[in-house]
Amino acid sequence: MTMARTLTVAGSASQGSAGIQADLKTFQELEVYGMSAITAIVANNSRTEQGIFTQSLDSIEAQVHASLEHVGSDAIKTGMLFTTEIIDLIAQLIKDSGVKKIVVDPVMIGKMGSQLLKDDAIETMKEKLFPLASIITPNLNEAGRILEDKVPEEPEEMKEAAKALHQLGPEYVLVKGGSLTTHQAVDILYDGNEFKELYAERVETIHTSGAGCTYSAAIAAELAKGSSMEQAVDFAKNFVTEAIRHSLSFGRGIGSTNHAAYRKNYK
Ligand code: PXL
Repeated sequence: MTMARTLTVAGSASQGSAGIQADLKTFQELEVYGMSAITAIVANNSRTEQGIFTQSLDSIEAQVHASLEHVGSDAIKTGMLFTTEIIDLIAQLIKDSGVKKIVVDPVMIGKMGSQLLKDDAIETMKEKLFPLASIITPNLNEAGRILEDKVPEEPEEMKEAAKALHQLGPEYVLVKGGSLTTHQAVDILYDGNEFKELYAERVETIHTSGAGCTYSAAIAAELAKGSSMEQAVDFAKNFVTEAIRHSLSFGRGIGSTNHAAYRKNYK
């Protein structure tokens, strides 16, 4: 047998909801063969106040080579990249790989408040990584930071942001409006020509850790299996909406999206 393959290059979120953990769970749910290269380990230790353990460039490069040389990949997703040096390395490795389906989630701040991208790395991400991307998937805050502009507050402003972001070189832009207070959770997909609005019922919950990672991982999985971008994003929107609707609380703070919810089809 063979299987579509997807590599995620991202941070490890030890609590299991986001980052590499969300990506691999999502890949498994969607029946693609999942591989990972861990850029940093995010594990807040309230005792030592140490929270982010960056991997060396050698380690990251070796992980990417191990997956691409031994298995190969139909798509690559990037999440937390943290530093300028890591972004430089990953941009070069993506170019060398010849993989064409590239999903860039410009992760900046975690739901628990961890800084997942250094301020001085934003420029490098824009210059080196966005032009390689099939799609970038910023949320509203990320869109504002990348454009050094105000945070979009309604769908028309999201469209303006999508246009400006498209100028930075990605094939598609998905601006995610999950943090708006509108009745529905609306996202804008832009291909440089046309806007597509994606709607889902808003689910009132604080337990959304991993939602962004899960969304972009589902896009990568569907692209790997051969879907068009429109199909992949449509599907991923449903997948993440179910993951939020049936999110998990373990009784302490912000809980996790439920990566299995789409398959389980809970009533
Ligand atoms: O949800 C964003 C995110 C991405 N990557 C890692 C994270 C988080 C949030 O906590 O820890 C590694």
